[in-house]
Amino acid sequence: MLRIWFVSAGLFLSDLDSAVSEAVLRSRKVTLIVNCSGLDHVTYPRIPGLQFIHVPVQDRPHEPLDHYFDPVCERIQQNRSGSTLVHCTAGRSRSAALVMAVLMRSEGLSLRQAHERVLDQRPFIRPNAGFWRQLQDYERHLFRTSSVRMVWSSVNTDTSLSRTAVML
Ligand SMILES: *[C@@H]1O[C@H](CO)[C@@H](O)[C@H](O)[C@H]1NC(C)=O
Ligand SMILES: CC(=O)N[C@H]1CO[C@H](CO)[C@@H](O)[C@@H]1O
Repeated sequence: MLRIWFVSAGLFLSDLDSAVSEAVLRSRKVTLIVNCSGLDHVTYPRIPGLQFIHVPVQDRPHEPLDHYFDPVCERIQQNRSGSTLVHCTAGRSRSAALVMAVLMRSEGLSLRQAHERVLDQRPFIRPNAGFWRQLQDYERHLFRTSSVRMVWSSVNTDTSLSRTAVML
């Protein structure tokens, strides 16, 4: 089964395995890869003309994914002649949050609509609590309004205190 999900015309989301598969990239005519893997030593197929945007963030709440919202949106808009693939490792948190930001800015969707759009194709997305907060701030910055209300809860695990976010 291919783990690559259609988000909107020319925009796909995937995990790492699909992002390094030449067959997957060629079948979707990917010309631009947004690399949020956070992993060194990822080897991509050599496809002529394939370009990359590097988003060096880990899947942790305080990582500055939002620094990349605008540059990534702008670059994707310049690449209308091919498709863009946004990938992280599991295709659940970083890449999902980033494509929601793109849908808000490039297609004018609210955060709620962007979330529904992605969820429709990929039911297992789960941006971390910090990325949710960054997306809410981005929505307010773009539209001066907020379409979602979040409930934040703290979960005590053996080793750390992690926060989770649930959208209402
Ligand atoms: C992809 O991201 C990793 C980790 O941030 C980085 O080490 C690597 O150089 C990047 N590769 C490309 C082609 O952007
Ligand atoms: C395939 C494609 O459209 N590539 C373009 C992506 O954006 C860069 C920077 O604007 C262009 O140089 C490429 O031609």
